[in-house]
Amino acid sequence: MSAVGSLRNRRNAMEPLIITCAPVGAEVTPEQTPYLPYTPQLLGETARAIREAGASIVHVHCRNDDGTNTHSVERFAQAYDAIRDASDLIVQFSTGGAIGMTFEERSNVLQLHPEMATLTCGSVNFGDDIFENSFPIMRGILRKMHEFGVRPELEIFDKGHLSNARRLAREGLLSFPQHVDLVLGVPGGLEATVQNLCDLVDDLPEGCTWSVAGIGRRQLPMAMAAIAMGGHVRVGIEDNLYYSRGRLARNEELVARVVRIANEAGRAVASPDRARKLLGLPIPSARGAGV
Ligand code: KMH
Ligand code: ZN
Repeated sequence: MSAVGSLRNRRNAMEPLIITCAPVGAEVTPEQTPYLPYTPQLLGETARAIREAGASIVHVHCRNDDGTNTHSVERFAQAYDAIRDASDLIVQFSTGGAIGMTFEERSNVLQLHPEMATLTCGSVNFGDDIFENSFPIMRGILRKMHEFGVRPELEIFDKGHLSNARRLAREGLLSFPQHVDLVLGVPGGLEATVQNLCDLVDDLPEGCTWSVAGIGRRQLPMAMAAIAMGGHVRVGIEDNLYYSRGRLARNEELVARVVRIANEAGRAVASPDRARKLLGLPIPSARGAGV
């Protein structure tokens, strides 16, 4: 890692910590854990709990009542309302959805004008599956983000995804700096090591803010590294089922643990409005307004 790159991306080391919670995802089932908030009502209750614990962004996937995946606009609208009734969290929709969803399914929810949504910056092996994000898919999602005024968070599962993001910028579909989430430890993607994290951070375009989402038992060490490096943190049941060996996690517990570690490290934790300022998002004037 070059010293210049290291300084460039860590110069705001003591910015307040933005904690994103990804409470549901698309892979964990209600049979695996009783703590999966897979209905709009449960998502609203979880939004309140993770906000109280210290989160400022909630990353949203939706399920049907039987726990199966859906990216229906109606279900996302219900979830969006429930979250905003319960909290002032920044609401970030997934456009990754679940393996096998079409481009239309994944991107139609952008018409609800969430403040943020994810853009995965390339295809990647995902266990035995392939999470497909071809350039036509990425361009299509970005065009809809422009149309509906939605801020992307760039999801980076592998080093080449940063090259893909730079190509999208050269094509004029993206401008830097952006907020980037480094997703490390997906079977098929880049492993969740501190060395890999440093390499990616070193390669970020100037001025980008970044968070790390470590998968499984790598969630905690990656969060600790990001706190020390001046990055931000994503936790939640989407990425990690367990609080500790054999003990299933509640989303708010995962957030609260990161807050305690940040406090010990002398790092303040950002409120949602402070996070909006750090990310350059407008501050909503009327809380609880409909879509
Ligand atoms: N469920 C994964 C296939 C995202 O939300 O943007 C994709 C995913 C990424 O979760
Ligand atoms: Zn997701």
